[in-house]
Amino acid sequence: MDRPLRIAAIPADGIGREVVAAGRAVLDKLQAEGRFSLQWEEFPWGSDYYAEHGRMMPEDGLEVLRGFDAIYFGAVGWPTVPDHVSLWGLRLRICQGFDQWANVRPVHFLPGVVSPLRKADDAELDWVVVRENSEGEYAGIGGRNLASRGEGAEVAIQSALFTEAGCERIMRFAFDLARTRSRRKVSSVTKSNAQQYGMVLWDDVFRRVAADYPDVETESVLVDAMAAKFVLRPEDLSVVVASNLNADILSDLGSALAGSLGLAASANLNPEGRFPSMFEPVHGSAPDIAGRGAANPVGAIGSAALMLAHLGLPEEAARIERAIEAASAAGVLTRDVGGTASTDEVTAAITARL
Ligand code: GGG
Repeated sequence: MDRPLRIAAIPADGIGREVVAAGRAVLDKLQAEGRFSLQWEEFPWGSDYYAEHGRMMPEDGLEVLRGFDAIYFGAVGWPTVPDHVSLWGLRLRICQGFDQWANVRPVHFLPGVVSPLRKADDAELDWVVVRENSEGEYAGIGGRNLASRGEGAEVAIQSALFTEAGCERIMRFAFDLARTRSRRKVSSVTKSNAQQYGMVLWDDVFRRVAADYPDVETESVLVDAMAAKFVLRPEDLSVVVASNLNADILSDLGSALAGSLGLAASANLNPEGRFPSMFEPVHGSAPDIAGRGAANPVGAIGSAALMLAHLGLPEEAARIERAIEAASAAGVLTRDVGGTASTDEVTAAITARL
């Protein structure tokens, strides 16, 4: 790597700050070996910034971030700011502003972590949720009080947007990903029996795209049935592609089944490379444990590995993943996965095993 990679760190709120520090410590240990170099800039955006400036990030924040190679994000949300304000003011602003339309959320089972899925060998379980990240139920279309019906009779409309182009690109992404995996299968998730416009379009596009991938097995499953399948037949899953809201819910379920939300890593990708992509743990800011050194850093450290892989450093990414597994197999675990170790202890154990 002939030039430093410019990384924007946005720890944001609550445990986001602790886990971003953990991920940075792991990456800094690796870069000290000299095969690549990271140039960090940290931005103090989030709910504290909101208290001072009345917004979650500066007006020109996207312009500031545009020149970076990647964004390393913590978590957003704090009791002092309404959740929809903090989410739309920061995380969704970045995802949508940079057209990070593919959110990849691996469901990864670690040795040494007890999973609620007891019937199968956990080591065999491994699937990926691919979340449509630019439209669907999070398109931000709707309004309140549209009809001004008076006190106690308010009306709100929240529309979901599905475009043929948006459906097609996320499905091709899912099929291409399936071709890189040992089980070549894509499961498409909708609620198209009840939501008869956008999700029927999704199903139609899925069938059309699937025809271009005859080597990939397919299934279309309703979201309620898929939630049951996550629990009852997880060994039948490989790549699960779903709309923004459905994939958000299913990926949380998947990481809980793997042992904890704290384990889950994710990548918000702009696959064309026109804008920086963003890497973050799936979990939120967890105000109940923030500042206590109890946060599980594995999701954030795994997200750092996804970031390195995206930046063309797959061997370094694999080293981080192996170090996470080795620390976990050795029983160095935070409380959420049955251990007693602190955030710093888990981080140190992973760093020592790189
Ligand atoms: N690190 C992920 C995060 O901060 N999530 C907060 C949240 O509420 N996210 C909703 C979403 O992923 O759409």
